[in-house]
Amino acid sequence: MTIDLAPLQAQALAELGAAADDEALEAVARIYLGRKGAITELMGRIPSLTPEERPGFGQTVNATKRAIETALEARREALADAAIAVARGGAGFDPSLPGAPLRRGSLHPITQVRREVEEIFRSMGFEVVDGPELELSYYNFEALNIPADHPARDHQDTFYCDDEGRLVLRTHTSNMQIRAMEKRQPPIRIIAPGRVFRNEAQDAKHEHTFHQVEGLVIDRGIHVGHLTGTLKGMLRAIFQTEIEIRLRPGFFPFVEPGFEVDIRLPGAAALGGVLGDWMEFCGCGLVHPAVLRAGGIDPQAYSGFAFGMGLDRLVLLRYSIDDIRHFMGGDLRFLRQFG
Ligand code: FA5
Repeated sequence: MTIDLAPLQAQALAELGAAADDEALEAVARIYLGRKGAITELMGRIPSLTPEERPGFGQTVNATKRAIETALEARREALADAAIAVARGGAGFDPSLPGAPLRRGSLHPITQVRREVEEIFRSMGFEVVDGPELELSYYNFEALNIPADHPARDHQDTFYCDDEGRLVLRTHTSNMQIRAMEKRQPPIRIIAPGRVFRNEAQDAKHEHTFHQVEGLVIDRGIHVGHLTGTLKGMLRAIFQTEIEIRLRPGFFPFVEPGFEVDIRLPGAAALGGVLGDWMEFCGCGLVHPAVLRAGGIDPQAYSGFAFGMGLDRLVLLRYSIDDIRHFMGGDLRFLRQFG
C-alpha cells in the first residue's frame, strides 16, 4: 500500500505558519502530533499492513512527522523572537548600549575580621582548624569535665537535637579542644573559629547564633603569662593600638584557674554606653588536668592554656557597631557599609 502524505504535510505546515501565538501553535501541534493526532493515527495502522508494505509506509509517515516537527520548532522560535521584539517596544537590539549593572557583593564583616584573626594567629605559629557545628554531647560537655548532671550545663541553653540529648548544636567552640588533642601530640597550637548556638534571649550583646574563636596551646611549662601575652598580641594586631584588658576569675569546669577577659577600647564611650565601658569578650584559663587526660595527654608532663573569644563582640568594637543583632539581620543597608 502506497500513501501520499504530501497534502497532509502541506496542510500542517500552512497551519503552523499561520498560528499567531503560542496557544494557537500548540493547538495545531496537537492536531498532527498529539496522542490522537493524524501522525499517531497513521502509525497505528502499521500492524494491520502486510510485512512487505510496512517499511515503505513507516518511512513515509516518519518523514512527514519530522517535517512537521521541524516546522513546529521553527515557528516556536519565530514567535519567541517576535515576543522579545514587542517587549522592546519594537526597538532592535543595540549591542553598544551599556549592560544592566551587576552589584558586587562583599564579605560579611564577621568573615572579614575572622580572616584577619586567622592571619594573626598563623603568624604566631598557630594552625587553623575547622570542626562540626552539630556535635556529640561528649565533645561539647562530658570530655570537658561537664557531666550530664553538672550545674554548669544550665549556663549554656542548649539546642538538643535528639531525645537522648546525645546530639547538640555546639554551644561553644571548646568542642574542638578534645578533637584537636585526639589528632595531635604536644606541642599543640591551634585556633578553631566557627559558629555556635545558644537558646538564649537576645539583646545588643547576645545572639542565639554567634561566632567564637577557640584557642588551645599545649606544651611544657605553659602558664597564664603565655595566655595573656597571646591575647594582648592578638588585640594589638587587630586594633593597631595597645588595648586595656582586665582578667576576672571565671568558672569553666574545663580550666583551672579560669578567667573572663574584658576589654576597654578608647572609642567605647563614643557609642553612648550602649555596649558599656568594659566589654566581656573571652573566657579562658589553664587546661584542666582531667581534660588533658581525656585528650590522651599526660598532665604531669604538659600544661596548656585555652580561650574562647566572642568574635561578634570583637567586630562590634572594631567598627563601633551598637547592636549585635545587625549581623544576622540580613539588612543590606548595614552589610553594604563593609563592602
Ligand atoms: C565559653 O563559651 C567558653 N567555652 C570559653 C572558654 C574557652 C573558657 C576555653 C575557658 C577555656 P562564654 O559562655 O563566656 O564561655 O562565652 C565566651 C565568649 O563568647 C563571651 O565572652 C562572649 O564574648 C561571647 N558570647 C557568649 N554568649 C554570647 C552571645 N549570646 N552572643 C554573642 N556573644 C556571646
